[in-house]
Amino acid sequence: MTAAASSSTVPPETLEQLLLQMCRIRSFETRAGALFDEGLIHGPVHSYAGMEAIAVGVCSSLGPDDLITSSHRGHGHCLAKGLDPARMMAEILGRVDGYCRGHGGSMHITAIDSGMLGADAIVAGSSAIAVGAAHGLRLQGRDAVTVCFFGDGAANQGILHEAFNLAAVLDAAVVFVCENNQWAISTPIASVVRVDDIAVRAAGYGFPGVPVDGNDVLAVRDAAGEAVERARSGAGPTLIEAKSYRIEPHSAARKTDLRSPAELDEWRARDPILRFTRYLVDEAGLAPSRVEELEAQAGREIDDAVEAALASPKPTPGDELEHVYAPAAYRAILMDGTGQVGAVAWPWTTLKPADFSFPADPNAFQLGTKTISQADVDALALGALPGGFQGMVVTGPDSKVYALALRPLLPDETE
Ligand SMILES: Cc1ncc(C[n+]2csc(CCOP(=O)(O)OP(=O)(O)O)c2C)c(N)n1
Ligand SMILES: [Mg+2]
Repeated sequence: MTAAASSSTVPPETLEQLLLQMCRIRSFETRAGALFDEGLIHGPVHSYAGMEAIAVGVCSSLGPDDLITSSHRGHGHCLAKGLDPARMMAEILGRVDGYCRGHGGSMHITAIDSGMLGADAIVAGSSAIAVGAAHGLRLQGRDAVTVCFFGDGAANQGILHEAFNLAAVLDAAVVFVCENNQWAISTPIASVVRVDDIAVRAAGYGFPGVPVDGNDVLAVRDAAGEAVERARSGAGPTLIEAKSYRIEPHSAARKTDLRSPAELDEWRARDPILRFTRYLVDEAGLAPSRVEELEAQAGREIDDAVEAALASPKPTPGDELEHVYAPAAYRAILMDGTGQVGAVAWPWTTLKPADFSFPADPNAFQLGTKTISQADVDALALGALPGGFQGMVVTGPDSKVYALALRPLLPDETE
């Protein structure tokens, strides 16, 4: 198949940018694989090589305020969204200049300022996050769109179906992008799905499902453009199923590959970068020398990124508890409807009903700067207390029902 017919409307600078972006991803993945083989990367690396047209086609339809969520195979999504390859590589190498100070690694690259809500090692895990983000944006009166990238294996996860349904009933501004690369580690998709197109599943939730050639960057861009427009206008989600292939093994650590050499050859011949360069030269009038220049530019940029990342220091031992969300200890606060409360330190595991003495202390009603009211206690019982608190309903040693809130210890509190 050649590139999408509507490409004649894409300006030449944009065509060049699409190629450059795909080449950056390919170079990045090649270098990341080599660094892994050299033993310099201690976490996993899942190559996006062969699937570049999906991330690039989709993200070229997004604006800077739009958001994405990603999967374990997320480098391509990050680069296509405009993240800095040097900071990404530093993160993967576990260096302090990485997006998460080297604490997260490849599967946890997060760059909120760039609209990248996070890669996610939990297959399908980011689908619910994407719907929540989209709904949050709507509540804030913003018209930004959230794109959720996930794999064909993720398409059979329960949470994805809950996310689909919730997105549908909320008319959430989400574009679900199923990257069907035909395999989930060693499971061929045809052995676990009884429909030809995963896209048809969207009909069961009441929104459009669009299968697209995921190795054709312009076809992906067209499909994404429509879906993003639909989401932005308030008409709700779309599922795009981009059919593609990973041309590398599942991960850098797992060199065994059950796929047949014939199948690999067939897909290598459909390599999205190869096809697009052919299209650019044969049909869009780009000089072959310009294609070479762009490929070389991408390679140089990634070489520079790797050099900068390798020059970044490793975190100091002891830093591992800095900048993490979960604190080492909590303050547990117990409330009942009449305003009695107990408050104790809770170093995670040791909370027992006997720890509470139920003092009638009015100050104990302060959670940080917030005064707790009966309405909050009621809300807490529903698990809905705002402001980073976690809550649950517990039964006290006196057999009465209490609301229990947990919050991180404040800096001036001792355990
Ligand atoms: C909930 C969950 N189950 C299992 C795994 C282990 N696992 C990691 S990647 C993967 C395959 C995912 O396949 P797919 O969604 O098709 O993505 P691909 O690797 O092909 O890009 C599995 C099963 C996991 N990380 N999370
Ligand atoms: Mg897959």
